Amino acid sequence: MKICLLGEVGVGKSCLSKSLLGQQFDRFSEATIGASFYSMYLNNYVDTKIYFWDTAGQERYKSLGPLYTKGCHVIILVLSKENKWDANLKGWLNFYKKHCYDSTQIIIVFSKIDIDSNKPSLQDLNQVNIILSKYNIKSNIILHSSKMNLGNQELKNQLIDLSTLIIKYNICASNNKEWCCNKEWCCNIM
Ligand SMILES: Nc1nc2c(ncn2[C@@H]2O[C@H](COP(=O)(O)OP(=O)(O)OP(=O)(O)O)[C@@H](O)[C@H]2O)c(=O)[nH]1
Ligand SMILES: [Mg+2]
Repeated sequence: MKICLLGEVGVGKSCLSKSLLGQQFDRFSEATIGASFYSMYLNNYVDTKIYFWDTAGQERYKSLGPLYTKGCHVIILVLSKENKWDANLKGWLNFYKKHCYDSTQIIIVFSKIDIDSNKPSLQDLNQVNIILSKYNIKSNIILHSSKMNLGNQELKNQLIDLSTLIIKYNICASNNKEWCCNKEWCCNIM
């Protein structure tokens, strides 16, 4: 299953990637250049393997976004209350509508919740749902801390659920469905 992490600069995408991979938290994590690529097993009974791009949030790399989201089954959209999360959310949903297929699923992650002021309030969560419904998009919301390793299992469980759906309904997220699904294999094979 192909995944892409999106979000503004410094929201914690690279730390989240490393936390998912079981690596130590880096409080001096450096800005990503271009993108980093990782793969891992989700440790469920079907041993789903995920491949994921940790993209760079810096403005100068924004034009590369569609290269990484092309053919992705899931986008993990990372928001931090340190940044203007609601404006960022709308910006990324516009990006999604423009560049992604409807079959690409979105998971929203609020990062750095070990910092009290970063924990989204009920009002924030309602606001997310209002924005999502305006875009006619469904998404689950996960609260995450790479520093405290919080939210990883929930995120993995959601990815496992999505991978089960992708297999069950034969969902293809290729940019060329006819070519992809006419082969003996398809991008949804994991
Ligand atoms: N307290 C706390 N700090 C975090 C957490 N995750 C990331 N940070 C810090 O936030 C800063 C940016 O983290 P990165 O993971 O590099 O951010 P990024 O989104 O990958 O940034 P770009 O690659 O520039 O887009 C670093 O100083 C991290 O140590 C977290 O869960 N808790
Ligand atoms: Mg990074």
